[in-house]
Amino acid sequence: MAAINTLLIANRGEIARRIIRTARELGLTTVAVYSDTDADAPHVREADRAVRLGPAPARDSYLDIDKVIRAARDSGADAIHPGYGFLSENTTFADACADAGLIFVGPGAEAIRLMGDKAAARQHMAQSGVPVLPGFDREGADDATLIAEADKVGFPLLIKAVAGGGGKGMRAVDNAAGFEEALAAARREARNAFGDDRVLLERYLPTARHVEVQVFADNHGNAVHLFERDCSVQRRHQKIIEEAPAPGLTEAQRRDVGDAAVRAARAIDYRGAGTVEFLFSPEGEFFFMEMNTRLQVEHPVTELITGEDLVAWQLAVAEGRPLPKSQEQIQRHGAAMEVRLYAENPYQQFLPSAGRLEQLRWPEQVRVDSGFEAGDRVSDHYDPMIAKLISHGGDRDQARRRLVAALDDLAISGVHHNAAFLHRVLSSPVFADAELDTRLLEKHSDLMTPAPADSDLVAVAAAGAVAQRPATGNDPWGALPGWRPLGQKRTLIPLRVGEQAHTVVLDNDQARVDGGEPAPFHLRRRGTAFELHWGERRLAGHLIEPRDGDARHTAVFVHGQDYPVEIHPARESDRAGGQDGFIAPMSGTIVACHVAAGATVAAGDAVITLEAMKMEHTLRAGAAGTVERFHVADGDSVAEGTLLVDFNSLDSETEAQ
Ligand code: MV4
Repeated sequence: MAAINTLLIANRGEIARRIIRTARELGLTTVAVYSDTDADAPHVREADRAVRLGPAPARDSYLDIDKVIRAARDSGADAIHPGYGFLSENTTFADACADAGLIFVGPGAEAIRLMGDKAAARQHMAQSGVPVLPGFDREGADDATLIAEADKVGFPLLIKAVAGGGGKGMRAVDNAAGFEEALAAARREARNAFGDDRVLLERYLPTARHVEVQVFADNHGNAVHLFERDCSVQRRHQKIIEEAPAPGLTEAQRRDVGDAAVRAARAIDYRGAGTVEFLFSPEGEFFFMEMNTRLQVEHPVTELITGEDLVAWQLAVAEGRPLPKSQEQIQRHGAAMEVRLYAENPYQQFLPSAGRLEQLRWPEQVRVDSGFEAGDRVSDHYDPMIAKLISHGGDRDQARRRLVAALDDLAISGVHHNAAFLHRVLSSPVFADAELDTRLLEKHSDLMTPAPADSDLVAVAAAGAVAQRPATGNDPWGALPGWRPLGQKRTLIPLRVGEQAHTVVLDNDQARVDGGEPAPFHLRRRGTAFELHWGERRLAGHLIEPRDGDARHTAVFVHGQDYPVEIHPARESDRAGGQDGFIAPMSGTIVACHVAAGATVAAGDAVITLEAMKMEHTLRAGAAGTVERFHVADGDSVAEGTLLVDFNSLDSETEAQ
């Protein structure tokens, strides 16, 4: 038994915060480490102490073993939690911890080394009765041997780098004719990526699900699993959606894969948290793929179905205590689902999108694990994951629908992100029906280009919000000039959604956009949240005004994505000066200018009237102010969008100071 009093977390972002949270609950002193760009990061604020490692590049900070060990020594830490990524599966680091008398929260270096060697891992598993696909994994085989063995393995097959993992250095080969060339390419790729060109061969399972089992083992001979997760929905080996339990398994399959994973952990005398990955064939057979010797990104779905704190379990094992529960005591409740929100642009080949998170509003109905707060920067030095959203429900569909609702309830601006893409996949029939397969996104590539929100609907939502504002008062939108002709509840609101100009006509409960068909609309709002029904169409999201209180600009967020809206857009030449303008809501003829230029008017006073289609429309002051100048006169014909009057509302003058 070696009690941990002070824990250094050798990581950043959401996982550092996640570990700090549990460590605090357990009464440990926490030490954060940080690079220069992370000096003000949330994980640094939340730890009891923080130690600077170095400049932003990971190799000079979070990957610098000497600096991390020194930080632990200097801060009096007795243990290091590596999180995931960075040094979490680095045997040199695990050894360095041991040499420095520090507890490494993870398995021994030997288990990391063994599972890092994909050939040795396969051999170990096969010997322990864990199913593996037909293959060839003898070390040191030359090309001639591999060519001969490929025929025995059979085609299609995969050439996998022994030092690989996560899909790196992998080549599929359909037939014997293509083998030699693919072998050369795989070796070259592996040599470049890992400095190690050893490969193994394995029969290729073209249609399969990724099912992984969470295992735990202690120093007292106990080894258990905490059920499985399905992580089939991936894009280029990047997991996107993870869930637990894996849907559609029979209870026998679930038990068998759990037992196999525990056998795998026992086979290598494993300690701590581990994940055993399997490929599941459509027939329900499963085969060992690889084992990850760390806490995984997707561990929260297991936490939500079991109610267990996996970081607390890791710390228990690291202190030499027995596992908190036996296999029989570990229960499963309902279903959990996680999506990874990335700062990347689905409309530009998913390129990463670094930048400042201007707006950041988290949904309330799900667990959010994030390393960011509003105003923080997503740095291009590190992983672009903004957050994980994790839901729990009585069954899979409830968890799924909660996650869809959570994405509707999200608002992020400042960087591109994949929330609309996640929303699209979660809402798709293939995913809803759990037709899971590692090639789901390749087969349904339309899911990868989410349609942006319909600009007409965004326009109606923004216009509806403007119309609902009181005409006077301190409300900045109330200070805008109104377009409410006498005796009618008819309002014309010109606006721009992004670069797209629209004119919305609200007529009692009807809304019409750009001369289209009117349809009944209903806008419900609660705080910043809105739900719009317009005819048969529906849009939900948030309406958030910029912090500087600019009355003309607002942002409508749909699926977390911002659609900037400019109300009553002035012509470019009239943008400066902070003046409000009266703009012709439609083409027509000026029939009356009700006041003289320079006149002061009260809110609701008529300013100018135009006529179109034999109907008069009087534009009235939305707030008290000064009519600075008429750009038109009686009898003028004007086009829609023409600036008619320069108007200075008193409210906006006050605001300008
Ligand atoms: C496979 C396979 C099919 N057959 N092995 C991808 C990552 C690495 N862990 C191994 N991988 C695969 N190994 C055999 N024999 C298909 C994949 C694979 C995959 C696995 C899980 C999730 C997504 C994937 C995407 C492409 C390929």
